[in-house]
Amino acid sequence: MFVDHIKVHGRAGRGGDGRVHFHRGKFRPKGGPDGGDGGRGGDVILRVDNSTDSLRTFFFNGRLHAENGQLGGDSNKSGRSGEDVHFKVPPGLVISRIVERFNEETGEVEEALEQVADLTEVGEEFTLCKGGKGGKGNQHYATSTHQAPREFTPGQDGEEGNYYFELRSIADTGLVGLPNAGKSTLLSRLSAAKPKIANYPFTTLQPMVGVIEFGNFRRGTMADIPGLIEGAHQNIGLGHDFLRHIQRCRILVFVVDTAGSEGRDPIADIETLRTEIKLYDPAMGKRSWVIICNKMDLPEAEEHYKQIKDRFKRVRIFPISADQGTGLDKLRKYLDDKIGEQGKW
Ligand SMILES: Nc1nc2c(ncn2[C@@H]2O[C@H](COP(=O)(O)OP(=O)(O)OP(=O)(O)O)[C@@H](O)[C@H]2O)c(=O)[nH]1
Ligand SMILES: [Mg+2]
Repeated sequence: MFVDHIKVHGRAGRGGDGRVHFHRGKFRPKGGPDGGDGGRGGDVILRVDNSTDSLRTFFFNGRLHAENGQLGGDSNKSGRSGEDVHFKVPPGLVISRIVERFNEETGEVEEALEQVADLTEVGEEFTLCKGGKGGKGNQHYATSTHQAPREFTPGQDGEEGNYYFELRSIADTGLVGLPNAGKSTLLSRLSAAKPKIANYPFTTLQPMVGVIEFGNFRRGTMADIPGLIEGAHQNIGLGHDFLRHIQRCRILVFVVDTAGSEGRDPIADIETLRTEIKLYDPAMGKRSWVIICNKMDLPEAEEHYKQIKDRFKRVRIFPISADQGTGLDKLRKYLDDKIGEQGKW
């Protein structure tokens, strides 16, 4: 099961209360105050880890709760601190706090999101909820005129809240195309990834990131997502839910079935895709983009290819056949120049 967005509840541990206690020794029956401090509450900590690529664990347990600190002890001993809890999260996780906000226009209280973190680097740690401090024991309240203090402070509550976790995959390039355009076939040609390929729409049901090796230890990444259809930005089809996975890509690679199989018009397809992308996120409309004219091995493709070149004069266009593996060298070279990096992994 692939989970890429989910609500969770985070709660750090409460600090233990300070203790009120007086020393009672065999030879000092009326000893001074020796109540210790409460232990601090445990933190809820997230750590970015490459071994996980989904938020599945949080689907089964969305309660990220850490242990409370314990009551202070006697003999000036502090209470035990609550254990921190650690959770592994995939890179590309955007975390928002869910807050309630009054909407002036509708007159209703609504849930809103306030982004608190964007975790991209493997190994990065983020404290989602900080544990409460322990209270002070009565040992701290003794003065020359106040020798038997009964004062203490209670432990503080740990931070708590509802959070929205959203995974936005990190890849250099993202494939954009209608269902059946050949996106997954292209990814399987360029990388070692083994996406499912078939002659029906919506073969790809979840995003997949492949690593493209350019040689000389240079690499880049490419994300394949389910096909988009008109209205995707309004959540029609599967597209919308997955557009977030290519939201950060530096280059958007538009793949089109140049043969116009099933009576499609490739130019209209490209225009539909451009519109969907812009409506989803205007910033994505300003990203570098290229057109892959796929399925050039089919006879109908040549004529459409000419028309596409004519219509999109300023865009880089690569005629290829992902199926036959032709035309890929130029594309590979282009991607290497734009995104190829050494020693990134
Ligand atoms: N003739 C020809 N067929 C191709 C080419 N590339 C892909 N196909 C075929 O087109 C069909 C769809 O390919 P996919 O790679 O699954 O397409 P997709 O864009 O990933 O489709 P979705 O995941 O459903 O959005 C498959 O039957 C492929 O074999 C090509 O260059 N030429
Ligand atoms: Mg696919």
